[in-house]
Amino acid sequence: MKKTKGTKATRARKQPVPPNVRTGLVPRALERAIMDNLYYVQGRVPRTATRNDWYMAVAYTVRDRVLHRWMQTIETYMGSKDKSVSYLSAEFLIGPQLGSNLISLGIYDEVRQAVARLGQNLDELLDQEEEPGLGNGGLGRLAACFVESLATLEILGVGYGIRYEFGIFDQEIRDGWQVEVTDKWLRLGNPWEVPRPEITFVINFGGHTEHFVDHEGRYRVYWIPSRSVRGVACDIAVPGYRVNTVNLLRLWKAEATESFDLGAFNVGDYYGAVDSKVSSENITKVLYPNDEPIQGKRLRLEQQYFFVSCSLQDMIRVHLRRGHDLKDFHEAYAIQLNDTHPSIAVAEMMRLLVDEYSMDWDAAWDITQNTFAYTNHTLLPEALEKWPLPLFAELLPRHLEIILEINRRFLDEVRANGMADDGRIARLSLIDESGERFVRMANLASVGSHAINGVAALHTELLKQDVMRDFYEVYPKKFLNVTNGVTPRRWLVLSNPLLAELITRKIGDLWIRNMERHIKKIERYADDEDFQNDWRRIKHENKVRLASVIDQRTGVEVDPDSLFDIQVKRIHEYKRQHLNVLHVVTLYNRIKKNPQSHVVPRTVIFAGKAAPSYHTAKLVIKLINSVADVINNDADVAGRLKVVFLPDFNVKNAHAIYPAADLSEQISTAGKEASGTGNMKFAMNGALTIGTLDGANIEIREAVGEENFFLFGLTAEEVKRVKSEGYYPMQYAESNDELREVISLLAGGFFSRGDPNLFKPLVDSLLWQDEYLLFADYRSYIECQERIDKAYRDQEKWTKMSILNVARMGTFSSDRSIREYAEKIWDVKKVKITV
Ligand code: F58
Repeated sequence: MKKTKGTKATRARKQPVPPNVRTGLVPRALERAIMDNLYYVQGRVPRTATRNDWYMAVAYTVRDRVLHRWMQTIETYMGSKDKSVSYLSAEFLIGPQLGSNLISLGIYDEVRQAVARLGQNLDELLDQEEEPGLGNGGLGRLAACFVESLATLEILGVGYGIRYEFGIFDQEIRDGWQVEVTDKWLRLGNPWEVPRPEITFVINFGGHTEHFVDHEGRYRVYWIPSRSVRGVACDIAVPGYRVNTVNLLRLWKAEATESFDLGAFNVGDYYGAVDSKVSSENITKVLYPNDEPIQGKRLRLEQQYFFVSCSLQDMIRVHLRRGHDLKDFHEAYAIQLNDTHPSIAVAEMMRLLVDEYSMDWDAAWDITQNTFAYTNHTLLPEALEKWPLPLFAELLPRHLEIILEINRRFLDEVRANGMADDGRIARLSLIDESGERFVRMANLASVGSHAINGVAALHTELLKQDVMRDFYEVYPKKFLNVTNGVTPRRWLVLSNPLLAELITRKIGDLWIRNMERHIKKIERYADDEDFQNDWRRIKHENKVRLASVIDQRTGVEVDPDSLFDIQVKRIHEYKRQHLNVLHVVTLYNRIKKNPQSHVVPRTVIFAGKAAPSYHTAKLVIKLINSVADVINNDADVAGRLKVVFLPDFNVKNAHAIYPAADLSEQISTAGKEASGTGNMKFAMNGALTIGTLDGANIEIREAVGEENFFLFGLTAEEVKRVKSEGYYPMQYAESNDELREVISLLAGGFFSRGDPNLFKPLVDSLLWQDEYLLFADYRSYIECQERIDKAYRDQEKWTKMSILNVARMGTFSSDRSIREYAEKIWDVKKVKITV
């Protein structure tokens, strides 16, 4: 017999090891994996593959690598006693996933190479991704930054939310007006979600309760619901930056329960069964596109209870599976309530512990209070969520009983502590009885939590002084501040790669994982000529990139050499986009009157969605577009002033916007914006801010230095005083020639083809009420814009200010926010995951 060379083992060793198709990170392995997924998942060969097929193949390839780490995270967690965080939020505005996952895994260049070898372009594939618009604005985006930061800090956590089939509407602009188009983000499939049909809970609604004494003599309550739906988990993995921790976004989808379907089917009511299936699924059909709560919408309350109950049942399931006792629940979980939308969780936790697991009320209440913490995001009293009592009673009869019991005990305690006067009791009560009766969700969240936080220093102070004063007096120790932050991975590394590379070239890349500590090192290059030149060149390139987006989307050509003055956020009167418009028209008038005057050429850019039923906000969009129409077509101001409304502001578009800004408009009426987070994204990308002393602007200004920030306007205190002394906006218009002129153009139909009626509601409301004090701040705003005009002429100085802004923004990384939550509220530590 012929002798074979070597043993089987040595032969295997000598052969090149095939790259692991599921986990390999080198370009060759990635290339093979992409081909594999194209063939076996998409069912395509390169000849027939569409761009979406290639995108999906790449996305699945990346997902495999994330899942590998995820499994290890779950392994470690299940075998440990570590406490984890559950972040409950009705919104997670996560944005496109491919780019951020590539950055977290550290395989951006490798995938680009692999894709190129397959004849594809990574940028085009990134562009192909439809973003999950599962949020309205700042609150939803904050939740997304937080889940990413949790993973990066290696803190175990789950973001619990709702898998809306239709996210925030797409905005189109027709004839200057906003038109809402349904967002069909799931049309081409979502490669990032892992459906978990086996993780499912039944959620009940309606019916009545029965009270009885059980065989052990205990007082018990049965809830006999009239309707139930099933919640099914859909998971999205969220990897931390260059760590093995992968956290989870668990979004719940509503389905009909089998028994319910069959019940109707058995009695021969086929269509009835189908109807009820459809109505069950409606619960997670659509995100409410309002940026203020809409009162009395039954479906919204159903959504809230649905996702909260699924999430709590899931936590209890995992807790028991880990072999823990329910009485230790608060040692295993810290639950953060992102605003009041999930605050029904307080009552649901009590119901689960007391009714389902037969725990004593007092023990259950202890666990509940020790587990929950509540973040408030608003200072507008009208935005505090409340539900009509009859609706509550009908939909959640048992929860209403529990809330009334919590309230009775709470108010007794307040009285016992001698803190009761009748006014205060009425204000503290979980039930608003001043007219039609309502359940006050902020009061429920506050009583049921051990910590209540605002999202910027001023906001927390105003909560204590005004909005939640009575609660502060009863529970001073519960209140604390955690200023918001944003993730530098998405908002700098992914969206501004040129600037990120320049910074890394100078100071290394540690700033990406620890911005607080390291980004300040670029301060020493603030005066360096070469560095300044690079800095300016990059800003210019980013402006060229945005100019091309603007051209594609609006057909307006803008000059990248002009000052890019940008305001992007939801359209709201308190955010004062129309104050910006007053400045634009003032500039226009000045140029028209004095054609020789030297002004720095400006491009004023707006973007943002208005709530579909918020007529004034929609009129502001029309105003911006109408003013843009006149100005952009007037040869007298050509080359000096342009105005753009960029439609459909979302996470993806934002990537191109923040890096291109010279000037960031943060001009809300002082005392109205809880924090703002766009202000942070702009400053992190080297824009200088024009802003009021509102929300986190105050802390940004302190951090970057007052000489590097353009401040204007009344303070929150002055706003209060002006209002209390009697505010007459008309007087301001009468005593300021330029303001008067601007208003008369608007009122006279100059921007509405001679129609004086179009903007009349806006003009009248400014002249007669001006609730947000645009006129009171007008002069100061215009003068501040003049200072900006001057400052921009000195490009060295401007560049230095820009560098210093970025260098000093480290504290506004969401990693810092999460560290504070972890230490001050959650008492959680990092857990190393090894793969
Ligand atoms: C925002 N709120 C605040 N609410 O306005 C902003 O100042 C803050 O920076 C941000 O939260 C994060 O803390 C906000 O975005 C909503 O969109 C809610 C959506 C659901 C209905 C109620 C408002």
